[in-house]
Formats: sequence, C-alpha cells, structure tokens
Amino acid sequence: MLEHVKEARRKLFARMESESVALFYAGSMPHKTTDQFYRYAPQRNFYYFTNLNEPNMILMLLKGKEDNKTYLFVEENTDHIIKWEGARMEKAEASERSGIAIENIHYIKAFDGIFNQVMNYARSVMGTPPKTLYLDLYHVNPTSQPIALTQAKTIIDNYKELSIKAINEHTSYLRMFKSDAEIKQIKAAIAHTEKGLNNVMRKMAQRTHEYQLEADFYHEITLSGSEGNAFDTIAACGSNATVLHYVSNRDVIKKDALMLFDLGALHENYASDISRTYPTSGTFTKRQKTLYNIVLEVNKATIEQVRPGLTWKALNDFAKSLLIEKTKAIGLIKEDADIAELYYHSIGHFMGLDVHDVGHYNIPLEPGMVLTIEPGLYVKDEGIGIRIEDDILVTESGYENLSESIIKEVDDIEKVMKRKK
Ligand SMILES: [Mn+2]
Repeated sequence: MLEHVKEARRKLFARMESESVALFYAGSMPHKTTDQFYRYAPQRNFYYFTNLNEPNMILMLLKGKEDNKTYLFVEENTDHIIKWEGARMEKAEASERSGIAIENIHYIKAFDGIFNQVMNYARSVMGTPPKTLYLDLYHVNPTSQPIALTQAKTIIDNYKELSIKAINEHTSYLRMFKSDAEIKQIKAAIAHTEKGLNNVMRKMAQRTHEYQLEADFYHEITLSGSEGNAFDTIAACGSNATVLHYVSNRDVIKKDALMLFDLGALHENYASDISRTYPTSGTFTKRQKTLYNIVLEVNKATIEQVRPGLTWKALNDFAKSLLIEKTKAIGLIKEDADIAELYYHSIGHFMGLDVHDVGHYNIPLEPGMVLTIEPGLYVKDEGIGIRIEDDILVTESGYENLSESIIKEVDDIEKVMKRKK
C-alpha cells in the first residue's frame, strides 16, 4: 500500500488550494458504556492517506505557493500505554508504512507548537502561513458534529484568519478510483466472504436460529484472517428479509423458507459486501425458484450493463424496468408503479474503505470504480425476501465481477447444501 498512499497524497495536494493546510485525524476508540470502549477503527480518510491503523495520530498536509510538506504526529509510548494497551507504533515504523519522512514525524505533544509556527508570518515553514484549513466534514446527521470539528476546536477558535473548507469533495473524488493495491485488498476481503458463505450453506441444516448462521459466517472469516465484519451481518429468515437493515438475527429458522444473508468481511480495512439468498431446507420450492430466478436474471443482466460512461441513473432505471417486466409477466404486479411495494432500494453503491463508500453519484462510471449490484424482491405476503449482490470493478472494456466465484445459481446452491458437512 506504500505506493498507493504516496500517490494518493500527491493527488490530493494537486487538488488543494495554494497556501492551505489539511488536517486528518486518526480518531480513537469510541466509548461504549462505563469503562468499555469499541474496538478502534481508523477514520477512513486518515487511513487512505497514511496506511496507518493506529489511534490518535494527526496527518498535516501543507501546501505552499511552490512546494508541499507532509507531517505526521504520533502518540508517544508511556509505561501505561505499553502495559495496558500495547505499545504504539514507533516513528520509524510509521515512516516505513506511510512513506512520510521520519524527520517530519513528531509526537502529538509537539503538534500545538509546530502548528503555531506554521501560522506565524516570521517563522512559517511555508514562507507564508496558510489561509485555508481543510477538514474532513462528513455530516452523518444535522444534530451531530463531524469528528474533525471537535478535534480542531482550539485551532478554529484561535486562528480566526483561517477559512475552513471541507476536504470531502476531493477525498470523495479520489477514493472513487481504486488503485491496483486497493483492488487486491478488496479481492482478499471478498475471498474471506466466499469462505464464510460456503460455511453458512454447509451448516444451515444443523442450525435452529438466525444468529447461529451469523456466527458460522464470522467464525469462518476470522479463521481465514479477516479482522471482522465490514458491517453488521444480516441473517434474515422468511419475512424478516423484507426489512432491509434487519440485524437482530434472533429469530428461529423456519422450514422450507428462504433466508437472506447480506454480509461482508474486512481485509486490511477494505470492505466486501455480498448478498445471497438460500433455501433453509436445502432445496428451493417451485415458487421460491421462480422468484429467485427473477432476481438472479436482473442481477446478471444489470452487471452486464456496467461499463465506463454509464450513469447511476441509467443503471437504476435498467434494473427497475427489468424487475417490472419480469414481475408483471408472472402476475405479481399489474401497474409499473406497484414495483415500489416489492423493491424499495437503489441498485447499488460504491464500495471500498467504507462499505457504502464515498463518491460522486452524479458522474458517469469510470474505470477503477468498484460498486455493488444488488437487485432484490420483497414479497411480504409470501414471507419472502430475496437479494443477490455482487461487487463489480469498472474496467476499460466493461467490468470485472470480483465476486464471480461466489455461487448463486439454483443448482449450484442446492448441490452444496445437500452435501453432508
Ligand atoms: Mn450493499
């Protein structure tokens, strides 16, 4: 990933205004309850530009009139950290992994002094102090503050001459185009997920509750080396599958039902995101097969549409009209508009360091983008929810289905599920 992060920083510098500074915070472990914390997961923009998976670091990018400087601030090991949390990465290793010159890596306690120096006319390392401060201002909702605003509060309060700008337009743009190194990580994540899904199919007959199959998936991906789930696993039997973000997974597994799995393993912080739908008894009923094959045909036909120049709107429209045509043909709906009762999400999303990755949905597809294609059909009256989702790379000539080998044909699924063990 070293070349990838160096190139990513070069590209970001090229998009930043002259006389600006960008700050990226690694983030820390979010508080859970009392003295418990969630496991650390890096702020993805920080990780994207550093390849560093450690809390409390700060990346500072300085763009002057003529040249650029990159600084990294890392936590200093204390006796307490070493004994209780494990030693933090030393400067030399941080330099090796990130490609940031070791003389520009400092301890966090030096940050205020160095930043103040940058902001002073007489001593600024860039000749003149920056006028613009770029921050990661991703807004999760209107009532909570972006992490960077909290972290940079003192700077914002005390350096009023800085005008604050969101870096997100640029980071979202750059992150749409996956490097070869990133595609390798995504493929590794998908490979873990494939093993996990194969285990789910093999174990289905022995299980009584949804959460057991969630565990079978997790067991297999962690054995395979994944650091865990990219998002909470959906293991939804029967009508539970008509709830798009059903994650409680506490229900019993009904006989002769369909069970929808939407899940994905991580690999080095890169996500995979796959949906498969399996018959709980190992064999599809005639009705289940009919509905399943509609979704499968839409999945395959929509994937075949993927190529540079295609818009998200065209992709969405294509899938929706094909679903309308096929559900009409079997008498499931009468009017086109009725499809909204059976299919109520969009066809897919960008995927990368975030499972629902950042990106610009208003520009046509270009080579290097990775997206999901995930048509579904949710027939509540019949207790059936089906979704089939693959992860697709846009290439010069069209597409590469990165999850091609994860089986989805009725015969293939039945064959694996019938096999003992
Ligand atoms: Mn998805």
